[in-house]
Amino acid sequence: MSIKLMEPFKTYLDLQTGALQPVGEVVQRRLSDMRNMYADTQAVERILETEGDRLIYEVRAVDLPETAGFVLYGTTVIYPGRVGDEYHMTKGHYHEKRDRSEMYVGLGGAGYLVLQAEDGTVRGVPMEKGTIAYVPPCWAHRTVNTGEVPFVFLAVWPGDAGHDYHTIEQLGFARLLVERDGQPVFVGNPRYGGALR
Ligand code: M6P
Ligand code: ZN
Repeated sequence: MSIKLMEPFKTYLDLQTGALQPVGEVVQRRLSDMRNMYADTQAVERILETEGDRLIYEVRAVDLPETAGFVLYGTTVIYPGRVGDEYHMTKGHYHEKRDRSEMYVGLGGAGYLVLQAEDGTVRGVPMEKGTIAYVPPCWAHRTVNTGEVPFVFLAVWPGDAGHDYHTIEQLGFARLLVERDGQPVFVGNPRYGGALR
């Protein structure tokens, strides 16, 4: 018996812009897609009314099956900016299979990988071009652009990891990255609903 072989292939990655060729799914996340995730809900509504539906970040992924045995990869570009004093960020997720890990490779700009465990432990890993940041099993992960230019990185994760957005949508992250005197600072999230450590 023989199995059907997948043909080897390659992807071109533009190291500056994060563009992938060929590309599979492209997702754009706008402020309205995340309106409950920023602490300053008044700032969210003000931006939506006065400026419109701001593009916060874009994700490009290579077209591969989301099943065990495959390694998925894609790029994320988070545009610079703040909502109130909170920096632009991704929604963030746990993996549905909690023990699946992930790696991020910084390509441009600067920011943080923010990780949270289910007991409320939060860690922040600063990232810049050349940083390889590791998401160990069982940590939720979100990235935040704390700079003035697009924060671009490549992510690589197991095909069967799955994205659990629901838990973060319900509970939030225990700590937020906000700008204080021009510097990124972690503060407690008044709307956090999960365990605290
Ligand atoms: C990275 C990876 C992707 C993820 C993306 C945006 O590229 O972790 O799996 O989709 O960041 O993050 P999120 O899905 O949480 O918005
Ligand atoms: Zn992930």
